[in-house]
Amino acid sequence: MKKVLIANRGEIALRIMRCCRDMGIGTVAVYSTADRELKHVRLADEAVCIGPPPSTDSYLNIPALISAAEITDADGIHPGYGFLSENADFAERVESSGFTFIGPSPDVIRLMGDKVSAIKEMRAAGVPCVPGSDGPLGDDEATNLKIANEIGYPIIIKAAGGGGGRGMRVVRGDDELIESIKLTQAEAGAAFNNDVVYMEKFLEKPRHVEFQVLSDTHGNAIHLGERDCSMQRRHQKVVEEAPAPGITPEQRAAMGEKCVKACKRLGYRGAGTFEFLYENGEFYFIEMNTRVQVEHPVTEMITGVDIVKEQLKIAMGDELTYTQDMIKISGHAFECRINAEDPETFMPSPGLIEQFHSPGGLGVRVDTHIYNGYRVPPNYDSMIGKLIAHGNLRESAAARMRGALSEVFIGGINTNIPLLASIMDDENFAKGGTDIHYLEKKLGIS
Ligand code: MV4
Repeated sequence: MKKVLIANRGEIALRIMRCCRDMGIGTVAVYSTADRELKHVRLADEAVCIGPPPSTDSYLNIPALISAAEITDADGIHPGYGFLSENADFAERVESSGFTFIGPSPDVIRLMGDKVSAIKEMRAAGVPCVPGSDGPLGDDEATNLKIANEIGYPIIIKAAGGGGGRGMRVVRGDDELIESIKLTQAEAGAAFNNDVVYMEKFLEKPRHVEFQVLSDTHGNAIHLGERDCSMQRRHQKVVEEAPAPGITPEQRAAMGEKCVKACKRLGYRGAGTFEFLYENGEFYFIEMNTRVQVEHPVTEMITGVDIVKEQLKIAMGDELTYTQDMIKISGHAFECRINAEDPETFMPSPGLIEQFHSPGGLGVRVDTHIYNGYRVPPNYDSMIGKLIAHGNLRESAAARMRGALSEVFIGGINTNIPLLASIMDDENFAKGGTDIHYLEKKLGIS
């Protein structure tokens, strides 16, 4: 692979561009007319405008992306996260046009994109899942009532086409069940063009713990341990960390090995994440992500593995750089996501960045595309960067993050930096192991 087209924008496009540069691979940036000033567009070897600001006309425009790859004679296409990264049809079009999709095969993306088939695969691979319907719900009401009572209330109804918090409904008794199934089916049909729903036991106070894997085309697969992403608001992660507090090396090795087995069974290719709910010392698989994730840097900081580099190597047909015994967890890392938003209302706050003072120092990493004079466009996600801090211990990593948050200054727009600072100062967060509802409760939402 000599040239890679980066089918994304912002910090992840810059992250991928830097990695290609390190590896001596040429880069093609694609950008919408709102994104002419993006940092990676200036730094890439070539840049192609792919359309007007709305994502549907640019970063989600498959023919425009394929054309850009053709005219620049790119070999590979890296989808980043979001946008088309988990779109099996896009991966298929990339491959049928003769390019290398930097990610899993279209079939595996499709299999994992359907949560019912993903859970079925995981059960077969020996990955522990949430007790549930083990398949789609039919329309026989008596059968559905029976399934719910066997699982035991509360239960949650989820859309097979959903994920990431979309298309779900909690049910606490027989009286609400039938109506809730119908409502979730109707919403799912409208939102995902797929009205298949399934049922799981609803876990009341879990943590979100996810395992990072890498799997090559030679039958090698490894895990890089886990991350805790429980600090979230409305299904948007705010602070992540690795390793997850309280997870023992034995638990890590056992769950990691199960994820590795599942990768081998799937013939998985690339980087991936197994998402679990963790409650009372047990892991329950919920979904698999078939892309590089926003929070991948915390894993890089504690393992030293360049996850994007491994993605590129795997796509080129190389073997993984590492075997499992070479992976050692070293210290602790936090990531804070910086969003251009009102710190009180959480409304987006795009506009001109009049001043940007970056933090730095040993163990501090800043993944951002912003610079003095950059204008944050109103058309895309409000995340404008990530602060990552590493330390030998959880507390020293947290101290470094607090220092980085006190150093960083972004003038001209509003950001969530005050919220991030208050989380890093929170006494319960300091103890480690707060659940997925903690932040919303702290903010007084639920
Ligand atoms: C659950 C759950 C409790 N029990 N499943 C939300 C996002 C999607 N990935 C799955 N989600 C959940 N599934 C069972 N059986 C609670 C959630 C959930 C959640 C999960 C991870 C991170 C944040 C969350 C916030 C609310 C609900």
